[in-house]
Amino acid sequence: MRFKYLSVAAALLLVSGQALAFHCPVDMKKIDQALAANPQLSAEQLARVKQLRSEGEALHNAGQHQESVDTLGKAMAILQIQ
Ligand SMILES: [Cu+2]
Repeated sequence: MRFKYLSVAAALLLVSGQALAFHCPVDMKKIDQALAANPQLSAEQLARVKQLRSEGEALHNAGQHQESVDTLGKAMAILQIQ
C-alpha cells in the first residue's frame, strides 16, 4: 500500500519535472520576443534581463528546470511580462 502511494508521488514528480522542462523554452521564447519588441528598459535593466536569460538557458541545459524557471521569471518580471 505504502509503495503504491510512493510510486504515485514519484510519477507526479516526474510529470511535473517534464512540464517544467517544457516550461523553460516557452519562457525563453517570451523573453526573446519581448526583447525583440524594443522594450522600454534602462541599459542596466536590459543587461540584467540578458544575463538572467542566459543563466536560465544554462540551468535548463543542466537539467535544473526549477532554477531555470525561477531565473527566467526574474527576467520576465523586469520585462513586465508573464
Ligand atoms: Cu528547463
